[in-house]
Amino acid sequence: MVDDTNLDKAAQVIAESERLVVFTGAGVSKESGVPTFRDALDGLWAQHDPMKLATPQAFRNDPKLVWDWYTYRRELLSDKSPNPGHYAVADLEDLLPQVVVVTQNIDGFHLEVGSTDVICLHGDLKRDKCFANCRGNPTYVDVSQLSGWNPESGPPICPYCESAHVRPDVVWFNESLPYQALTRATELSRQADVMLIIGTSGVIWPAAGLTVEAKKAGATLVEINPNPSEITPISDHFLQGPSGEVMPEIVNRIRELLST
Ligand code: BV8
Repeated sequence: MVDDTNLDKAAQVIAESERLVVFTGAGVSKESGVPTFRDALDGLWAQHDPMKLATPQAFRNDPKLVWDWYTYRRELLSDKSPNPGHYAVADLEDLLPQVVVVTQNIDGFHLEVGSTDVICLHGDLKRDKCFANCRGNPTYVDVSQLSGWNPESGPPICPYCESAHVRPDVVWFNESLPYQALTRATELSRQADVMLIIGTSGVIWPAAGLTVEAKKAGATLVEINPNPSEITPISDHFLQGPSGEVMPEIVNRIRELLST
């Protein structure tokens, strides 16, 4: 577990923040049992490379293969729930003047625990849209309303344009991130006085670049991760531990600091 001194220092920095950005990755959902997109490849998916599945080209080449992988991941997610780390992030909103969550995750857990300002950079695994965005970007499709579609047959055809396939509303590799989401996340990272970075390897761009933007603009970076990441070299405070344990500890100390 992280030592008291480091916990106290990090809690002090966060307690004094005026404009906090909480930047999260797959690690914050690890203790919920949600496999990261690299882990979600056991069993019959073991022989696949996620980098080759999570792309528009893969979907064009074999819509059913990619659709079935996401159906499998949705099933994996269906009996999972947020963990104390997610709840602790939501608790920060009651303690601090401004808290915005910027997440790379597609599990929807930050919203589920009541965080009120969440920017989802990579989409939402529970949502679908038309591959052609035939009615504007995005053209959402509720597949539960499609009569006569057999889920075993792979992705349905978009009911609006009746030509493109329906696809998961997630950002694939070599696809742009949602413009508004990335623009607002970048602005907030440049204005932040503290960025709390939880459970990300810092490998995926342009999301990882938000930490550099915050640092360049003078923010103090506090990182929580059981392992060093690509971001650790620029972190001012590195709390080496699982977020489901460390985050509630941090929130308890912030409460104590703010109650004195
Ligand atoms: C784009 C949705 C432009 C899909 C995902 C600059 C430099 C190099 C490469 C690039 C670059 N710019 C763009 C690229 C290419 C590429 C990229 O980043 N490649 C990487 C591999 C180098 N980026 C893109 O393609 C992006 N798009 O740039 O578009 C463009 C536009 C048009 C034409 C051409 C180009 C799109 C990237 C988005 C991809 N989609 N997700 C899906 O999930 O199926 S990203 C996917 O990977 C996940 O969503 C997740 O966000 C990400 C993995 O990152 P992490 O969240 O950090 O998770 P990871 O498993 O890596 O790490 C987990 C961490 O948790 C670890 O550090 C671990 O120690 C820690 N941990 C473990 N347990 C715990 C814990 N932490 C806390 N508590 C614990 N208990």
